[in-house]
Amino acid sequence: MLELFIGNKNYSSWSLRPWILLKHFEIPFREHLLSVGGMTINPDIRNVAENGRVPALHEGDIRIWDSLAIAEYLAESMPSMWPKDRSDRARARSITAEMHSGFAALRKEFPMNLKLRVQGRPAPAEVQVDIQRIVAIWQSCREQHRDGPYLFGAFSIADAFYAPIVCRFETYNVEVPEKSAQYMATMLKHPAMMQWYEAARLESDSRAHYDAQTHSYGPSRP
Ligand SMILES: N[C@@H](CCC(=O)N[C@@H](CS)C(=O)NCC(=O)O)C(=O)O
Repeated sequence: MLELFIGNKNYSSWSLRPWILLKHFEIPFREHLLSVGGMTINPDIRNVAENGRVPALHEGDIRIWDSLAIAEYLAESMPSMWPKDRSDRARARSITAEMHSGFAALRKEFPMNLKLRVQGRPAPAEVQVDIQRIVAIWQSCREQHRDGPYLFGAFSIADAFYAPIVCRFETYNVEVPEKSAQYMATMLKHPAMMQWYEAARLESDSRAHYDAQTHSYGPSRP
């Protein structure tokens, strides 16, 4: 049995990636929630992940940490987690890696917080740059892959990696063009995503420094 260690569903963007991937592909696993996002790193995480971060996955004696390593480990047994076509697969890997290693301004300014809804003034310029790049990725994927509602048609690791961005755009009320808005709606209606949101809503563990949002971004939607 796979054991997945994750952070609070309201705050842990990295944890959502392997969780939604396992759920979508109906791979059974046991989940263990560790408290994250405090003023200091939770020392208990070291017991399950040597880098002291969640998500982490255990399978027997094998321990994997880091969301991308977990996704690649799972795809070894289930290659359909990546697109079938070689060139699509190369692109899916590229945008997944870009997500994993980039968009620092967006992550800093738009921390994941599913209980929050923010409206108001436009995001700072460096966040706008990240938003524009993400929208360009989504638009081109959705224009090229019409055989299904996800980035490469069928759900793939790329969608799992962009899932937390969908949440952030929803929280911070980021306006996106139609195809991207449809993609966001598809992701927000994914049964696993809805399950994650519901569990986040019921969490009582709160982080004042994330909840007391002083900034507000993006044009308000009617
Ligand atoms: N590169 C890692 C990043 C993981 C990460 O930063 N996790 C945060 C939670 S979202 C964490 O474990 N923080 C420890 C803490 O807040 O105590 C991955 O993709 O898995």
